[in-house]
Amino acid sequence: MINSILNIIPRTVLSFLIFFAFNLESEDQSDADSFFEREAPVYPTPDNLIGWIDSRQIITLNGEWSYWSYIVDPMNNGLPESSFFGGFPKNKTQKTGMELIEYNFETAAKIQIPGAWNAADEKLFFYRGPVWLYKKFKYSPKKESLTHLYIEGSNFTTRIFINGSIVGKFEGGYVPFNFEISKHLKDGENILLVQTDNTLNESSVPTQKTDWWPWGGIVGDVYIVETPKQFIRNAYLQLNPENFTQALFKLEMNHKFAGQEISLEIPELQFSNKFITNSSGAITENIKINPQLWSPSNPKLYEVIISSANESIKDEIGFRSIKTQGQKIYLNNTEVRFKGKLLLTAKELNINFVRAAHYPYTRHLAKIADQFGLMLWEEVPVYWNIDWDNPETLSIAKNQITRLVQRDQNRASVVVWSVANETPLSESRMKFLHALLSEIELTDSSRLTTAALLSGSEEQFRSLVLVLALQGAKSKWVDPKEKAIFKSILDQANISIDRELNFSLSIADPLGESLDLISYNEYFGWYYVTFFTDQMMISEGTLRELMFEVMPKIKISSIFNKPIHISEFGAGAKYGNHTNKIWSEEFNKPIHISEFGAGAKYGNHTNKIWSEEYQAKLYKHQLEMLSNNPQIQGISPWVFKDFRAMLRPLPGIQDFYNRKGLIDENGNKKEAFKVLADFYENKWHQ
Ligand code: GCB
Repeated sequence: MINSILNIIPRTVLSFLIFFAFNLESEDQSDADSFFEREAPVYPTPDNLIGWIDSRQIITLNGEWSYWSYIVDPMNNGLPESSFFGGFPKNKTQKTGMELIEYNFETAAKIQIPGAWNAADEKLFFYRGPVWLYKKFKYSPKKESLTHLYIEGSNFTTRIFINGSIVGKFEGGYVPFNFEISKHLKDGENILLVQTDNTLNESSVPTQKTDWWPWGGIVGDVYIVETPKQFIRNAYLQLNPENFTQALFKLEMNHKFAGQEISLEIPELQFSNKFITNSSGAITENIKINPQLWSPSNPKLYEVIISSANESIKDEIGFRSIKTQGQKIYLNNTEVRFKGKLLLTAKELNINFVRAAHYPYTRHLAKIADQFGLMLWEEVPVYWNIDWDNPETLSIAKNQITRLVQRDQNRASVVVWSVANETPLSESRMKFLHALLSEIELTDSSRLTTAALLSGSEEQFRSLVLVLALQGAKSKWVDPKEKAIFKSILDQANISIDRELNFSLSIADPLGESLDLISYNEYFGWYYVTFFTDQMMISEGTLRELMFEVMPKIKISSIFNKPIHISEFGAGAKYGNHTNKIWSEEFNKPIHISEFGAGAKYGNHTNKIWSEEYQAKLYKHQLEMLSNNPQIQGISPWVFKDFRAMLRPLPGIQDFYNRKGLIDENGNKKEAFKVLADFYENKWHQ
């Protein structure tokens, strides 16, 4: 009854009636709430990931400036649940000049996709909030196919609407997702509207605070993908690390389509075989092949073709094994060290390895690394302090790691999956990270797992203070006042000045038990002294100089009998900033000429921080220290290139860039570049 009355009342009148009714009862707060905030509709979650995307039937919706437009919506007013008038997805347009519509995507500013909007529009540089992206495209749905929307990365919460109806929502940036959209499409012009919101909160992954720019928008390819109704969702083909004439082949249909005949071919290896899907619509088989192995010196790839009765997908796959044994890493059973950094210019560094931190990059990176012969570490943004106890946070992170693994599972270049970076110890963190490791195990157990750990107890760092004090008390150039302080620190600790004391750090994070590679970020020579200067009442300059002196003897080991990878070390330097000036003058302190005349050394050999020289010096000392530690089998200095970071405001030096790059944002090489390149070529040449 009510329904039929509603049907005959025109909508505008109805709204008016509701509005009127609201006014009559406006003292009732709950009515007021429901008036301003509608219940959010249900947003479906994405389907399982479609793999082998580059060989699918795709129509790209990537677009130049003329194709996509955007509207910034800082108050989040365009969502159907927050608007009086149905929100932006209605995409109302002016017809007679009398319609009240307060947005217009056709005349809105244009944007290139993929592309972060904070990079495209200066006004949005620091913006964190919702932005709507609009794309009109022509399409003719095909009865015999399914149509999917595939987005390779969108930060961080994405809601999708097609022709005014809700397609779904995906939370967590950087990784690919797809929705089947057949039922939303019509013949002719279609409208895709994507709301991207790069707001982060304490329960998101990453959390609010990151040392990288929280770029918002669609940051990966956007494709319309057509598949048969019964299609191969994804397939896995990886060499057996224990037997190089065997590979594991796994395949998954989009549904439990049993009895499907699937053929697998590797023409160059004269391999061709047929398999039948089981009752879950899947295949798991070991196949016999005898490939040339992929390695940085021979990045050999083979064309692999998988066909069913109604489709064929293909990819270029390299076959190699990666494993650890004791404290060593083996690629194809040959001992290898990870010499890390970033592609082209980075190849000039004589690298063989890249840590793609701290979040998944585009799939094109791994494809290029496959061809170039570079090993890759891929990572999810479980960074610093995550909301470990929150099941929704865990589900975002699981989704990220699973989708990353499913996307790049056939890339020979990917040898390491990393589940976290610098996460403080706690029981709930252990549970969370174990859940992510299990998630990897479900899909791929052929690669190394790791996490960049935090370690070093307070007690260990107290012993670093003693090592520095001892060095300070012995060093001739140290000013007598500071020397007296060092001596009193040693007295208190009952340490005589002629003792030999070296600092040793043992990585004992219990997560190490479950990882293949013990990764560790350390900042000797950069951050650490800053922690001690107030506490010791010693100037930072003196402590930095002493740190350089003790650094080569620092011991880094782990209680786990596994290889260590130093996943970060580094120092900030502004390209072109050369400071050979007398450091003590800069600090407005008289140069102290000690009895041995070592004051000259004190002045001349110390370079100010942020200079290229300081960074280069730090690299020299670090590399000496690291190569003195036999358990260390890999390094990836932080970082290849200066990058945008909101945490780095220092004017004239940082200007919102993290300056630890070996090259600046324009590709200029700093002095430390050569130091690392020489080290890789001459000291770590194997
Ligand atoms: C770290 C973080 C990295 C930062 C780096 C730095 O430990 O893992 O994200 O950018 O230090 O520059 O401080």
